[in-house]
Amino acid sequence: MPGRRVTGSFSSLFLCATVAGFCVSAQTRPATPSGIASFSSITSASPLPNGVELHHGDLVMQITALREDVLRIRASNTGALPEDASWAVLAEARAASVNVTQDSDENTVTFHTAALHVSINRATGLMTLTDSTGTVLRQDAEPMQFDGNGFRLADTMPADEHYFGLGDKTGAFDHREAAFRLWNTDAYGWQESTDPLYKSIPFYLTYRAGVSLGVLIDNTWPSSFDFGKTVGNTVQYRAEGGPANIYILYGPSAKEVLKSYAWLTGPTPLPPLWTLGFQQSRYSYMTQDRVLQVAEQLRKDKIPSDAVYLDIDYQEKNRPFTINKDAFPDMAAMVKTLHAEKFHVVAITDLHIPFLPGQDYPPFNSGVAGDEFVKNSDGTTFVGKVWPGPSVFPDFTRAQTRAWWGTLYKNLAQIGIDGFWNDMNEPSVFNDLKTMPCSAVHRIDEPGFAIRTATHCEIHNVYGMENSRATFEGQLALKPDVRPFVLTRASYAGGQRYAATWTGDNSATWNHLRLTTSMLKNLGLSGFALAGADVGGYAGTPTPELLTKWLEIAAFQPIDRDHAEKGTGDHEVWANGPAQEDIRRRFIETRYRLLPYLYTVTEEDTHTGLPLLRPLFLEFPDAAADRHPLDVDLNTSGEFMVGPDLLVAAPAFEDQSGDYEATLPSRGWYDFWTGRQVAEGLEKVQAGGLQPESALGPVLLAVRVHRDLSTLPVFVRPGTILPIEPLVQSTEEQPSGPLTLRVFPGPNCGGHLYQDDGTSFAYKRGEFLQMAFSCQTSENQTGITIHIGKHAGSYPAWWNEIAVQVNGLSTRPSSVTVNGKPANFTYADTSATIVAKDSGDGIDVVVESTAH
Ligand code: MIG
Repeated sequence: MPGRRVTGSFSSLFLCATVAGFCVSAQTRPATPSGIASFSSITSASPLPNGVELHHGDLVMQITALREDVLRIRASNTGALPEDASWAVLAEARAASVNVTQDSDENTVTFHTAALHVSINRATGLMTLTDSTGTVLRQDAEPMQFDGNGFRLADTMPADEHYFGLGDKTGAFDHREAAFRLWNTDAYGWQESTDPLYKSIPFYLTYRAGVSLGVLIDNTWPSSFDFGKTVGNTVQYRAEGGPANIYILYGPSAKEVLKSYAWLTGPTPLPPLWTLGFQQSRYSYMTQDRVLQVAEQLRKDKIPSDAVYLDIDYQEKNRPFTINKDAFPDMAAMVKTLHAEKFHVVAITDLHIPFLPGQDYPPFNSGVAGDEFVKNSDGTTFVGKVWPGPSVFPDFTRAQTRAWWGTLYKNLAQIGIDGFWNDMNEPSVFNDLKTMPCSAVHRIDEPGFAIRTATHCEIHNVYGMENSRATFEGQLALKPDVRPFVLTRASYAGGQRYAATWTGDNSATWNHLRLTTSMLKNLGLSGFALAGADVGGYAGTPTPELLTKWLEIAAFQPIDRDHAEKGTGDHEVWANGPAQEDIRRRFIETRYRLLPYLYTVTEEDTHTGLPLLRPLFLEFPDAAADRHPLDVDLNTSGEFMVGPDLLVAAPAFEDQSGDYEATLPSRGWYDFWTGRQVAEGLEKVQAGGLQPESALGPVLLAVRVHRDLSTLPVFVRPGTILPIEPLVQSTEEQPSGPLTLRVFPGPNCGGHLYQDDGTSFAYKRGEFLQMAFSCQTSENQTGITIHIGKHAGSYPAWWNEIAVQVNGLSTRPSSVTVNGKPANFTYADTSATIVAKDSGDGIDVVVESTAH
């Protein structure tokens, strides 16, 4: 299709020099005016049905409304708008449009939607975004500026605004006063100040006094965000090339922003249930026998677990898609045994393909035959050294190459490997740059894009995402009715559509355990709900106490995978002896009992974009009197929400000793472990500008927690109905016994349950089971009515009975009825339990107490 081909004109002519590992493109693009030009004034403006078009000399900008609450800004210095194509933003979202009302006058170009007002000062070019009541949401500090191929933005920073997101960035949870680069990097042994890391997610969420905006700058080039670090009170963004393509998502709540972000970039697909189980990994279990031994030990020691991982040493000379027959003489038999033991197997498949011309290595030969590899600017194939030695790199920006990559999984999929791990896909290369040079040439051949070549500089940050996409889509092609599981290290905005992720090569230190919480919060606010950190720390050997505490906390995090570097001491749950193991087991068992809840929240995320692991401010934006996000307070920084109802109150510093104060966002919380309501005597209103106890509205509570290696404070929001299942050793095991609903009375009391077969797409054909629960406390506080909804969907329940456990009853109930008939119950320690048959038609349980 010669008409569509623009090879050799735009990006392919960029030359890239590298400064300190960062790719800098030299200006060689004739169509681009060199030098600096900014929208320092608006020379002409025209209304569009859905927005406005602005000009300043050769500069053009369109601001359009995709929805009442979502704006898009596209601009360029070439006189024409950039190509309307994206790796991140769904075509349907980009095509969305609503009509706006024009309000321009001689001083401003202005329009509004139902939710947003956009106004650009004609004399200065500065844009102001306000809500429908006139509250300023975002304001240019300087107009958009083009400098050669790149562009920059500068926004004002209100003093009380906070900044989250940007993927796997480390450091403080709030990005205020920090600066970051986006350049996917294999950052082995990264530390608190290391930047950039593995992923580039150019999306941030602002939060200020209860109001959030989301900003996605859909630009794949090397770029940087500076939240007031260099220039006070200014958010600066700079991209070294590529299009200015910006999306602004208005909340006002942070939850609404996340929902819109999922609308824009696609939600996380429903993962297989087993990926929420405990996963055991190491670099590497060197032999088939060792893998089986580890699995056997997990079962023998009754550590509930669902997956074992094969790291690179299962391969012949680190060659992807091979098996070392000496170490793994019968992989198929091994997988069969593991499946029989109710394990799933995840195998690593790095993207580098060893350069092995003339040998019987199909991935190389078929790749050459299909011309699948990234090239040098002179047309030869780029070769770089990685684990297998000199290697070539699939050009994942071509649909054809992705489809070819998917076929490489045929044998591994056939022998039953259940999930795949895409590592090294920044891409990591063992050279001075740690990656490909920018002079490497990719070919974009992709529905929605013009066919063209692109430098590595442009593609680098999306390369890993497209690798994980090829793997994901490859699994779908091989097994169309099995939900794929892919774990990727590098990614870009929208990468949640294809893969779960982890935080790379962390370290076995207390500080890394601490950093995990804010990194997973920020990943969740960047679309990556399915994220974890190597439990125990990758580099180094954890002390027994560190490994224990890490396993405790990770039991409440989305991906719970124990992993360790080669040469480190044992990290498995049994390392350090039975006393530690008993503690660790208890927490993993808790995770398994909570699976109905964890899975339900994970399923909700596929509709809402709300991650399983959440910052407190997402659920309780108004908890502080000044409405600042609670999570930025030092003494709250170790806490996180698991879904809407559970709060894990880890301290900021787990390695300190002595009691500490945990913060609860309101009154009436329950201790998850005992079911008891947090005793008023232990509570005190937190000092320091917070509302006094008597005031209306929310009150923060500080709870004194006794620090102990064997315990982790977890609290339940008043008003929760938490579904719990009997303990299983694997998600493949059918639970036996009743479903338990733990009722924690309080305002807006309710809960949900979502179940399905856990592995297939049958749920899309109606084979799911959904239930809603609610509870009401009578006005005189003596009765509680619990309503258990009907079964919706055709997936059968594994239970016949439901055990309703009502917590917070200070006295023994005087009577209990189930569907109007008197029923038996047990009572102990402020909770009553009623077991009721569940026919699927709904159950009403009424608990009466003379006083409670
Ligand atoms: O250069 O496959 O982050 O999880 O165990 C090391 C071996 C390559 C880095 C990954 C790590 C994995 C390791 N890999």
